[in-house]
Amino acid sequence: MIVRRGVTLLGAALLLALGAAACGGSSGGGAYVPPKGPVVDSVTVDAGNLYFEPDRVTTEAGNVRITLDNVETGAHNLVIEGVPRFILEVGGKGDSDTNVVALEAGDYVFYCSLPGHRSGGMEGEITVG
Ligand SMILES: [Cu+2]
Repeated sequence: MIVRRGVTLLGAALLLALGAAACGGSSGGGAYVPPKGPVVDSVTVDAGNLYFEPDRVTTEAGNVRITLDNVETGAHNLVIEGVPRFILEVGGKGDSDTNVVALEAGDYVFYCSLPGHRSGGMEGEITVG
């Protein structure tokens, strides 16, 4: 048990180091911080095996709560292009994750960043009006 714990901590340290390097040191990295203020709309997306339902979402500009529900087996996540560090993650059937994101008017692409999932079909679009 002591050895396993040591390995886990080393792995965590490596991940932190990689994360800091990937951010170029400009902002210091760190976890996603949701915006403050009122939530103007809520959106729920189901994650299945290599699909999102719906994969076309329309919402309002402002702080939007996004919820990801896992409806099948398998781990998935939801990230949004242009929104650094935002990620919703579900590990198995029945899992749910939620957070708030500030969206300006425009079109956003969201996808699952696990290897092969985006190209397999886990990609969608959020239209913010
Ligand atoms: Cu996925």
